[in-house]
Order: sequence, then C-alpha cells, then structure tokens
Amino acid sequence: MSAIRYLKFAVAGGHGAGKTTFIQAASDSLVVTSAGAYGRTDSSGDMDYATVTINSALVLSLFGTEKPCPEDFLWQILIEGMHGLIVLVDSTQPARFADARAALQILTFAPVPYLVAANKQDIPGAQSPETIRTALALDTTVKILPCVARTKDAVKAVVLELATPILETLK
Ligand SMILES: Nc1nc2c(ncn2[C@@H]2O[C@H](COP(=O)(O)OP(=O)(O)OP(=O)(O)O)[C@@H](O)[C@H]2O)c(=O)[nH]1
Ligand SMILES: [Mg+2]
Repeated sequence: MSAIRYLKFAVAGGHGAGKTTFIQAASDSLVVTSAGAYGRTDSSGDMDYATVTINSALVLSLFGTEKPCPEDFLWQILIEGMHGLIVLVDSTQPARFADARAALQILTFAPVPYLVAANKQDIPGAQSPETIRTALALDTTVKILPCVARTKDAVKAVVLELATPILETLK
C-alpha cells in the first residue's frame, strides 16, 4: 500500500473570483475563514482554509488568498512548504483580469508549479481561457483550464491537473 501524500496549495485571485466557492466545492468539510483580520468589510474573508481528501493516497490543504500579503502572519504560514498555486479568474469580468496578475506575484515569494483557472464558465458571456491567456499575456506553456467553482467534479479536475505532475516529482 502506498503512503498518503499531503500537498499544500494556495487558491488565489481577485475579490469575487470564486476562491471560497472553489475551496468549499473541493472540500468535504466546511471552509474556515479568517474574517476581518485586515479590517476589511468588502470580502467574505481574508484567508480560507479547508482540507480535501482526493483519494486514499492524496490529501490537500487549500488556502484561499487574494494576493501576496507579506506583512500578515497567516500568509507567512501559507507560503511555508507550499507545493502549488491555482489562480482563479472571473471569466465574466474582463475589467478585473488584472487581479490575476497581482495573484501571480505570489510566485515571486514561492516559485511553485501553478495554473490558471478561468472560472464561472457556466455564465453566458464568460470569456474563453484563450482570450484570458491573451489578456494576461501568459505564454502557451501556462495551463489555463476552464472551471466552474460551484461544481465539485470541475474543481477536483483542476486540482488534480496541478497535483499530478507535482506528485510525480515527489516519487
Ligand atoms: N455561476 C457561478 N458563480 C460562481 C462561480 N464561482 C463563484 N461564483 C459566485 O461568485 C460569487 C463570488 O464567489 P466567492 O467564492 O465568494 O469569491 P471569493 O473569491 O471568495 O471572493 P472574496 O472572498 O470576496 O474575495 C459568489 O456569489 C459565488 O457563488 C462559478 O463558477 N459559477
Ligand atoms: Mg472568499
């Protein structure tokens, strides 16, 4: 029997991109949120956390955060030993696509494998992953996957797309 692997991922993206929804859909437990640590009132929280049992061999910790916040101790805890980064984009809000660039700045603190999820693809008028790639000037080596964060299977597919190659490197 193979050992259980534990991976730690950040789920980042702008206000309303779907971070809490994504983590809740992936998780079998309730998402824990550190509400109000920065005194913000415009957000469902500053950092989300949940564990996700993908299968008998893989358990994930998912942390939701908007972008780097180096002065915050919770953020310091997040990047310690982080294995991967998922950046969510609200595909229906082209004016907010630049939020994803801010989230990608996390890579300057933790240079880990990452992918971009073009979220809210179920909403009419959502921009395609390739349109978002162009808008964010991401080259073709960056994975951009379509996503509906309200759907457990879609969320797990995104998570596995990032986890699978990371697990290969840990073998
Ligand atoms: N239709 C649809 N709605 C979504 C999807 N993902 C998120 N939403 C909705 O979008 C809104 C914002 O989602 P949240 O998960 O709260 O976004 P967030 O990134 O956690 O936002 P903040 O914590 O405020 O920064 C909520 O009303 C969600 O139900 C999706 O894939 N499809
Ligand atoms: Mg949230």
